[in-house]
Amino acid sequence: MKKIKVALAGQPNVGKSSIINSITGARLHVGNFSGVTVEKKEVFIQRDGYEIEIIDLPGIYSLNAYTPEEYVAKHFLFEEDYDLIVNVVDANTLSRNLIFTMQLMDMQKKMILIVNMIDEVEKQGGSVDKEQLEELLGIPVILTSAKEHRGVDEIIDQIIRSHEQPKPKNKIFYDERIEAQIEKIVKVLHKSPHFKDPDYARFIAIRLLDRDEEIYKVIHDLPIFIELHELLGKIYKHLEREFDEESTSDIMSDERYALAKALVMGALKSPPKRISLTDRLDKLLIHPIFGLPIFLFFMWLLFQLTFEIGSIPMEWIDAGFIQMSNLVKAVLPEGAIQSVLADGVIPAVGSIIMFLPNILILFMGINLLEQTGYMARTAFLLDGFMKKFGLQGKAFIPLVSGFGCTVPAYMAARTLKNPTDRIITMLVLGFMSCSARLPVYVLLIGAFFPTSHAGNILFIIYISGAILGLIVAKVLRLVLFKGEPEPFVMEMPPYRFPSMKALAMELWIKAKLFLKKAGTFIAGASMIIWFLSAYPHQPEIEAHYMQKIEAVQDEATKTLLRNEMVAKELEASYLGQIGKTIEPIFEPLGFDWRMSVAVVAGLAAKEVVVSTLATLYAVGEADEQSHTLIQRLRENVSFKAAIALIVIIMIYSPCIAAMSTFWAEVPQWAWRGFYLVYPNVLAWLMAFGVYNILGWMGY
Ligand SMILES: Nc1nc2c(ncn2[C@@H]2O[C@H](COP(=O)(O)OP(=O)(O)OP(=O)(O)O)[C@@H](O)[C@H]2O)c(=O)[nH]1
Ligand SMILES: [Mg+2]
Repeated sequence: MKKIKVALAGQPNVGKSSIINSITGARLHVGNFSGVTVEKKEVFIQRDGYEIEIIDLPGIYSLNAYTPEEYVAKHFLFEEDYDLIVNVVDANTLSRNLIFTMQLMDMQKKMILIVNMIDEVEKQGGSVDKEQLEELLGIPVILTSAKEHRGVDEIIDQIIRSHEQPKPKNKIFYDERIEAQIEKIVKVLHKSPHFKDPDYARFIAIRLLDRDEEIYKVIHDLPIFIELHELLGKIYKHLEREFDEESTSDIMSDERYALAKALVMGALKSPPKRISLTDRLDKLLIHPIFGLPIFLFFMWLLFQLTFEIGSIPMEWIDAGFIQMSNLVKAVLPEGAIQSVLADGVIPAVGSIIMFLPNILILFMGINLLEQTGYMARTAFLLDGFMKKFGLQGKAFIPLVSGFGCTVPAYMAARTLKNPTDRIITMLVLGFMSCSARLPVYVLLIGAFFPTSHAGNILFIIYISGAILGLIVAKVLRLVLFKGEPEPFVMEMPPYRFPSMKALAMELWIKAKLFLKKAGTFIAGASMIIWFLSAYPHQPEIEAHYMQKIEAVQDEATKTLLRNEMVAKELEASYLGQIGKTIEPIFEPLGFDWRMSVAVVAGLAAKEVVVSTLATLYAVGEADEQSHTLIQRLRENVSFKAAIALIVIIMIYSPCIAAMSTFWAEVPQWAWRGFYLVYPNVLAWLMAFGVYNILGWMGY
């Protein structure tokens, strides 16, 4: 099949990912703030004998890229092989977007312009003249609304048409004084075999006038460099004097700005100016005094809902799994297979799936924050506060993503331009409790606090994690990194009504992932835990107790003895031996060996803490199904140890997946090493402190 490779480029938050979703039914992550996509993603579509590959690139304001995620886009556009560029612009901010369009057109590739969000402009009474834009730019233009699925189907047809036709003539020319200099540079470039292609040479010449350092590095190693260097020096001086500007890059920006303005004059019928809904909402939501309390209220509400609504289906799910376990016991013959299913996998997986509703509510909150545009506002609101702790407001976005899952949150930190800001943010990101830790919290809160306070306690746990993160950031800033965080630069997108379809899709994806994880990873882990807890067999212990049990008449004593036997057997198992070995580390925190094992197993994934506790405390008793895990925890774990466990879970290393993401994102060995050690030491110390303070208080 013939192939067409398309680079989808544009400024942030213009709807690039939405357009791909709309054309192909893909499920790329979208959100109403800049920097949602931080990695390039490929989507394939087949049409008319072509296989079309569309690459969704991170949004980028200009080709002078700064942040790591912008660099991904720039690198792709400059270095990779592709057939054409599809440039998406936002009709609401057309003139600013067109400046980047012109930079892209300098590349002299085949290009299509998509003017998206046309629905919003039209709703306000404006319009865009497609023919006029096509005429002025000399490239095909399509007006679209990804939200209303308008115009998007035309994109693929146009891609094929453009691919089959020759590239139209370039229509973007600068001031003739600049063009004269471009010509001179091109002449020298032509002397090198690398720049024989006139289009490519023109592009390089323009980038050199833009003072693109990476292009400069490329020509630095070529034989023509000396001649070129001398010429460029002259040209820079000449143009700067001629235009009375500091740098030729400013001259080029001014030129593009003027061109964009002219284009917009010709092609955009602006909507009449009115006070928009966004302005009205912002009066309240980013109010200097009320802004923050309103935000905190929303967060509080979210955790109340997480607990209240989440606990409704919990009992049904729990009961369902107990039924399933009993059924397995009734159907399968007694033995290892029956036991691994009924005592190991089913209760463990059930103990996790129970929390699916809570997790979905939490993700709903994060998704609404992303979709409405409130996220960028809260980043702005918190900027001043976060600055005091050595973090910048923009770091709020990865931190909030961290409440969902730490893995994409580490990636989202790519949007931070300053490497120091980025590493500090990443080092404290783990303290934002991810959704996988939610089951542990909900379980322990359910066991040790009255239901009426549950939502508040959950809120306090999350807030404490965030505050701890801020304090650690401050310490890191003081001890290891000097200097100030970057000033806050972030676009405030207009508020947008959340799409229920997008929300449903997101929750569906999250639910599927969660169930898949429970069915594979958690089930596998619980099988290992079960095996380690059931072997080796202990014939002596069994024989010893059986004798005793037979000797007594009274049923209660028999049960007591039976429980004691199972507990003894468990302690002698492989897992018991491992637990006993690591128990001394956790003893000062009041943990028994079972909790110790659960904490260590939680390094694989936080859900495993719950499933391990479920398995271990269930095997510890002979009359299995009569007690819920919550009851067993109450019987076996002290209040202060439970709080210490919450503290550990909140602070210590995240799961393996998150750790390997950090590893991939941070190349410095010193930071990698530090990252592996310090959260665990800090977690232990904090838990130790909390445990003892509670002890003194009489708990
Ligand atoms: N009204 C309206 N909203 C849209 C349209 N297209 C996208 N949006 C919304 O605009 C926001 C940004 O969409 P994304 O697809 O994430 O934008 P992006 O260009 O991929 O952004 P980055 O990945 O950050 O570069 C989301 O809230 C979308 O729901 C449209 O045609 N009309
Ligand atoms: Mg995107």
